Amino acid sequence: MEQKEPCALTGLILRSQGGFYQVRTSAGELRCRGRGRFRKEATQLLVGDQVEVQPTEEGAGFITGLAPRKNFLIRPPVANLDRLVLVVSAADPAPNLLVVDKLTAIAARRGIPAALVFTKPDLADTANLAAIYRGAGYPVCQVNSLTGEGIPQVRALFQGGLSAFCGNSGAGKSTLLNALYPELQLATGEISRKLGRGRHTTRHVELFPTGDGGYIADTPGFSAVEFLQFEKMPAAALEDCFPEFGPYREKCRFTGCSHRVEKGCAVLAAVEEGKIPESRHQSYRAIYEELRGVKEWELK
Ligand SMILES: Nc1nc2c(ncn2[C@@H]2O[C@H](COP(=O)(O)OP(=O)(O)OP(=O)(O)O)[C@@H](O)[C@H]2O)c(=O)[nH]1
Ligand SMILES: [Mg+2]
Ligand SMILES: [Zn+2]
Repeated sequence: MEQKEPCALTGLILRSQGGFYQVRTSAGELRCRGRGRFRKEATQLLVGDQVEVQPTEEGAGFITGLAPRKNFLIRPPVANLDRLVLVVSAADPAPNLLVVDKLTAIAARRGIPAALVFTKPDLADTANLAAIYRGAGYPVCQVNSLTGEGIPQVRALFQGGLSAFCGNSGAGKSTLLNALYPELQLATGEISRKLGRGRHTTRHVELFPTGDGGYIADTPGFSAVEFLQFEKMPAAALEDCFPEFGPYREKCRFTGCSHRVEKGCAVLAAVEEGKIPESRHQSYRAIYEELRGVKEWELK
């Protein structure tokens, strides 16, 4: 066992970049490297991790221990989240609801509450998108980060704890953070006219204090192509990741109903009646099909 040295500190990883970790400790921020088992597997440590640090000379240190995680995500790579805020633009780039629904489902699977912020209402309608997700039971906001419209509502979404913004490149995550906290002055990027998507302006996950003891993470956006594969899990567990199915699932005629084609399926009836948003059910079916291809031995 590693010997615990006397003056070890505990801290929070704020940023991970080029093999260095910026760690906030009671003795200020330290630029750290991993030591022992944390040196080899660079991916083992995530922004949001609570770690043990052995300080060396001024402003530096080694990470020597990792506290158990409450949860973590691979994309974006963040640990110990209290909420995941999906930032989705109404246009430029156009929303991909399957990607959005995969993210809400992964968050649900990992026990992380999700909220949605729809951006660029000046370019396309956000109200219809907001209605879908409000209908599914998620906290929802619409914001124009250029005019500040909707900013107070976004602020109310995350109070305390660790939140992360995630979504497509160019959706406006960094612009929204700048509107919330002008002192951050984060770099934001133009949308490529030719490709109609963002340019991956943000390259690293970074935590910023929100002023109420909490933190918010800006994360690099992804493109839909990067997001093709869903987390491996049994297809039968997917229904748990769509909270709006909850009130109907029990009423299906057959136990083990997959809510796709069955007679007497109460979920399908609710979709027909407009009680469950249709696009959500389409995503459910698409992800279900994907999961049916997963072999049992691939499941953790
Ligand atoms: N018209 C309009 N443009 C916006 C709005 N919000 C952000 N933008 C623009 O969208 C572009 C991309 O914004 P970013 O904040 O860089 O997007 P991002 O999500 O951080 O992108 P990555 O860092 O690549 O993941 C910028 O040109 C912003 O000015 C909005 O509400 N309306
Ligand atoms: Mg960004
Ligand atoms: Zn059913």
